[in-house]
Amino acid sequence: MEDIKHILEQFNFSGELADVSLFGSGHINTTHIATYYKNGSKRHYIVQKINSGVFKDIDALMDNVFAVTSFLRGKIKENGGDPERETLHFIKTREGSKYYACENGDCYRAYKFVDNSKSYDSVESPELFEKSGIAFGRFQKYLSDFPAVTLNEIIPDFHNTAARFENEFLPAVSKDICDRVKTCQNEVDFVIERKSDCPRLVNLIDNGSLPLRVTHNDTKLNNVIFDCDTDEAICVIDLDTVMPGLALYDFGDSIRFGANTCAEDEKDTSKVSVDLDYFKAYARGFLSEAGKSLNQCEIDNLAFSAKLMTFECGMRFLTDYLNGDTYFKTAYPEHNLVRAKNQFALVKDMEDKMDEMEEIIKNIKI
Ligand code: ADP
Ligand code: GN1
Ligand code: MG
Repeated sequence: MEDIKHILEQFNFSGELADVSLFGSGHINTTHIATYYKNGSKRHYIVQKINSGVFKDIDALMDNVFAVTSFLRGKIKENGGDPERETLHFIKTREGSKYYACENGDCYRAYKFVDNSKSYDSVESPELFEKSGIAFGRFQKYLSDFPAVTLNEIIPDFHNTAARFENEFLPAVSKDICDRVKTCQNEVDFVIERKSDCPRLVNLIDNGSLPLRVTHNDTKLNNVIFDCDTDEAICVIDLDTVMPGLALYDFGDSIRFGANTCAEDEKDTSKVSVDLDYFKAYARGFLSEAGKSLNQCEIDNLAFSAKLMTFECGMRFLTDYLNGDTYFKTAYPEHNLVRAKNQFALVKDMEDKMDEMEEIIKNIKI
């Protein structure tokens, strides 16, 4: 508590500190919620330690998120929305910086907690999932005329599945620094058998069929917050990976997380499957906002992108397991392996249902 209190003092919050505690279930940053009292009313702020192992250039990252949120505020206003609730509102430090760097190198940033909001780690209905699709589709639509060249590429090749396979997965297998390959040979084989899937989208970028757009790149359900009373999606959060990318990355990653019939770290893989009602609901929501701007090649690859993003994420979990769990937060030693097995079970189910998934997309009127 003392350490975090010292951090909180660096920011321009108003009121008296009443409480601070850990919050949320992200795998990357360490998130706190701080409550302040002012004139008898409560204000909540989110204070995050930014993961400097994952994000190497925090100045570049914070420049991106400030630029994107200020652009979004303009768009939200133009469209009659409430910018205070519908995009993140960062609080600068008392010295006017976008984040606070401690002497030990840790970096913290702060923003307003969106009042009366919550996030979901799993969806409870196709309707709710459809709303998250609308939110991410609209996010992409609003950023369609953001000057992409001004954005820093925060993690190069973030969704380049072929590069992840060649430059991260294969070296992790051959180095095997933790002597873990023997515990996951089936999963290693599963990845290698699907090597030919890896370059499909990047090849379509290279031959000009798929356009780069400004995308979110981490469209997990818990990166949207919902109104506690109405369950409407209010705001897209976790903007660290907003960069030029593919609409397909955003679509596919949402399906990976939200259309799974269980959590991404459920150990019993017999519970894992892709729920086609959820798939359909998300596709309807996403396409209702972003659909008109997509070209035919993007539409034709929506179902495949769900499989590829699930495969890529499983491969990243497996790579991290082989490397000794240095990237994703884990709660127990085999956590990343459990996640990888879960994602691969989902890939398998999507392979079995690919024709139905394609058919669902074809039947949505754009
Ligand atoms: P990570 O990169 O670790 O996933 P996030 O930025 O997604 O970090 O934050 C973690 C969690 O904190 C979110 O899933 C959400 O539940 C909560 N959260 C973050 N920002 C806000 C906010 N402005 N208002 C309400 N809840 C928030
Ligand atoms: C991480 O930060 P969070 O928990 O929303 C990861 C995503 C993965 C996801 C898997 C910057 O997302 O790419 O898909 O975990 N974010 C980063 O759950 O690597
Ligand atoms: Mg998050």
